[in-house]
This record gives sequence, C-alpha cells and structure tokens, in this order.
Amino acid sequence: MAVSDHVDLATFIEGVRRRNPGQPEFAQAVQEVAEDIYDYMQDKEQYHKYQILRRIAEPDRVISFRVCWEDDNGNIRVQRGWRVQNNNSIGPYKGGIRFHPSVTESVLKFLAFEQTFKNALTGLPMGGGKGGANFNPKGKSDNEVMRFCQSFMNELYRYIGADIDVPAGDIGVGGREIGYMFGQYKRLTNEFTGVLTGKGLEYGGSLIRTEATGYGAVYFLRNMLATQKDGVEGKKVVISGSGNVATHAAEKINQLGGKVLTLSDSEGYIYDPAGISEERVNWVKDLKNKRRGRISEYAKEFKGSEFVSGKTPWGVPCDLALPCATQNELTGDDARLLVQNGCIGVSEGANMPTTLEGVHVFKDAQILFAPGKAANAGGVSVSGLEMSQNSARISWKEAELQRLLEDIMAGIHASCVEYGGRPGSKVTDYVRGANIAGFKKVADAMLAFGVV
Ligand code: NDP
Ligand code: 2IT
Repeated sequence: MAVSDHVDLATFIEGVRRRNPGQPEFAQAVQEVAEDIYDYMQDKEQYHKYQILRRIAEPDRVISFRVCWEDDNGNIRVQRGWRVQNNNSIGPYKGGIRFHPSVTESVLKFLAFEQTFKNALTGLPMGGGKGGANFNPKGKSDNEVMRFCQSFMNELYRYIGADIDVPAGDIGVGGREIGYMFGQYKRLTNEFTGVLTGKGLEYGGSLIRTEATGYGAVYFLRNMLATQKDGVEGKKVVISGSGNVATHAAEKINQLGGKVLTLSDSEGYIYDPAGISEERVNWVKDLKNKRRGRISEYAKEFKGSEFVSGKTPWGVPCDLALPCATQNELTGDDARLLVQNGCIGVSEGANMPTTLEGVHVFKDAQILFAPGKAANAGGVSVSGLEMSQNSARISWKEAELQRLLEDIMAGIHASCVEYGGRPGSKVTDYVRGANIAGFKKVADAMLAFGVV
C-alpha cells in the first residue's frame, strides 16, 4: 500500500473527535501527539500498516463504576469512579488516581494516553493508565475521605495488581488517600504487594517519591538551560499550583539559587516580591497537607506579598515558568504574554497545562519548552523504582535514588534532543522529541506482538 493511501492528519483527528464525542481533552492530547507522529511516520510504512497510532489512541479498556459512601451527616452520596487502562505493551499499566470534581472520562482518557508516552520515555517497563473519581476531597473530614477511598477500592481492586496495573497519586490523592486505599486493598485480598506506589515509608514506600515530580521538572529545566550555557541561578521563576508538584518544584528552584515569585490554587495566585524562600515553601506545604487551607492565607501571613483573586500568575514578568496545577491553565494569550515579558524557559510540571495554541506560541518563539510527558516524568520514574524495590523486598538509600532520578531526567532530555532537532534552530523542539521517542518504543513493541 502506498503511503499516500493512508488517511491524512486532519482526517485522523476528525475521526478521533467523531469516535469520542464530548471528550475535548482526549482529542486535544491525541492531536498534540499526532501532529508530530504523522510527520515522523511519513516514510515508515509499518507504523501505518499496523495502525499503531490509531490503536494507541483507543484505550485497551475503560472501566467505570459507582462509588457509594456515607457522609458525616448520614447522607448517602454517589460518585463515579474510573480506571482507564490505555496500553500495556511495555509493562503493567501505571499511572495516578485523581480525585477532583472536574474529573470526567475525557480527562482520564487524555491522562492515560499521555502517560503511555511518558512512561516509555522513562526507560522503565511501565505501560500507561489513569484513574479517578469526580469526588471533591475539599472540606471533607478525614473519616469521609477514608470511607470514600475504601468504597473506591472495593471496586477497583478487581482490576489492579502488582503485575497488572499499579495506580499512584495525582490531584487530590496524596499520602493520606494512598494509605486508605492500600489498607483496603490489603484487607480485601489478604495480600501485601506493591499494588500502589506513593506509599508511606513504613509500608513499602520509596524515599523521594513525594519530591520526585517537582524536582524532576526543575532538573529537566536545568538540562534545557545547560544547552544554552545557562542555569537556574539568579532567575525569576513563576509557578502555578500549590500542591505536591508546585511546592517541590519551588523547593528545588530555591536550592539551585532561583527566586520563586508566585504560587496559586483554583481561587487565585500569591505574588511575593521578596521570593518564596524554602522556609515559606515549608509553610505552604503545612498549610496544604496539614491544615488543608487556601493559598490566599499566604498573603495574610507574609507582609509585602499579595493575593490576586481569580487570576493565573502568567502576567508576572519572569525568566522561567513552571505550570504545576492542571490542564489548560495556560492559554495562547498567556503564552504570548510570557514570551513578551522575556520568559526563556517553560517546564510543565502538570499534565497538558498549556493549550494547543499556547504550545504553538512557544514553539514558534523558539523558547525552551518542555511538555509534561517529559518534564514531569520524575514522579512516575520514582514510582517505577518503588515497584522494583517492592519486588526485590528492599529499600534503596536516598543518595542512590536521587542519583537515579537525575540520571533518568537526563536520559529523557537526551532522547528529546535526539528526536527533536529542528533544522536551522539552535533550540530543540522538545514536544516533537518527546512524542517521537515515546511513540517509537511503544510502537516497536506493538509491532512485535502482531495484531492484538
Ligand atoms: P495536588 O492535589 O497536590 O495539587 C493540585 C494543585 O493544583 C492545587 O494547588 C490545586 O488548587 C490546583 N488545581 C487543581 N485543579 C485546579 C483547577 N481546575 N484550576 C486551578 N487550579 C487547580 O496535585 P499535584 O500537585 O499532584 O498535581 C498537579 C499537576 O501535576 C496535575 O496536572 C497532575 O496530573 C500533575 N502530575 C502530578 C504528579 C504527582 O506525582 N503528583 C506526577 C506528574 C504530574 P486547589 O486546591 O484550589 O484545587
Ligand atoms: O501524571 C503522573 O505521572 C502521575 N500522577 C504519577 C503516576 C505514578 O504512577 O506515579
């Protein structure tokens, strides 16, 4: 069959939209990947013939279930839970669980699709999956969260396993929720296995898993800057979010001598011209993890800082930006503003935080732009290392894990440079590099399996 007989990119995207009505986030993620892969596949007949991209963009399965729980007032509440098992060609399904009212099947399908490429980039044997529920943990008591997690696991446990599918945390799911879910899994199956990652250190968790995503996103930024003989020291940095990824990115920026100007949550952002020092970052971690408070409280605590309600932080002039909150939080206009204000590097701690238009603005401006599937892969990488430690029934030392995380991030950077070169440009197209390097590994495994 001649290559010209295959559907073109526009027809392919149109087909994805038609087959997945009402799922804009999923279609967006597929389009971002397809734009690069179509170009790469032009002279690679096998990938066309075996419909590889079409198959990766059709999850192996989507499991959806009812989650009932009782609130503290005795009301019966009903939520919807999902696990999307996207692709297990190179290892067991692996990816986080998100609890947030905005969770839909579209959001989880986009995340599981992205995860497939991200996990391939890490070099570790992990396939792609994602799960979650439209449950809002905000304002719920510990007991309510526990009952919800137990009820969620009462259904999920049938579909997961240390060699089948290994969930972890994501938005709204941290150490507390993983503890409740692991406890329930163990009770239901009478098995102590590495079925979840991000576990507490007392029961099989790995050192530096908590820090890994934020640290990794900053290591990736440092690697990109090094290609331009530059570094993080002395740079002004704008960060969105104030959860796990944002606070650990801020911590690492401080350690490398940068100045963090902002953090945010869904209600607005705080701007601290003095810089959000390590001590202040620790205060934010406490606010979020222990007191479960809002970022606006920062401005009341630290004189000279301000809270800007209902806005994202992208208008604050900076050298570097790290979107670490959620999908589509950085628009085309935001991207133009960042470029205009002299921003030279963007590293996505969140998954797909930049809209498709924003991605094109960064690519056209030829600034250093790292897509989430490369930049935030540190978290799932240390999850992979947690799986290895659990299988071997040992715990590695912190220095070893720190070294492995830095090595893995450097390896992902090198893969992006290998596949993301742009003729006539001194800046790598990291989006293209990550898409092609991630695709190639999964695609070649799929070719080996034939049509399944
Ligand atoms: P957390 O729940 O710890 O924090 C999420 C942060 O993002 C909070 O500050 C939250 O504010 C904000 N946020 C969430 N939803 C929205 C929204 N709709 N609009 C504006 N702000 C929002 O989650 P994580 O830090 O773990 O996750 C952040 C991002 O990083 C996500 O995109 C996640 O997929 C990604 N990621 C996480 C990894 C991990 O290891 N945890 C690994 C790789 C990627 P509020 O409290 O107001 O909701
Ligand atoms: O988006 C992600 O990579 C995560 N939420 C972490 C997944 C994991 O399995 O550690």
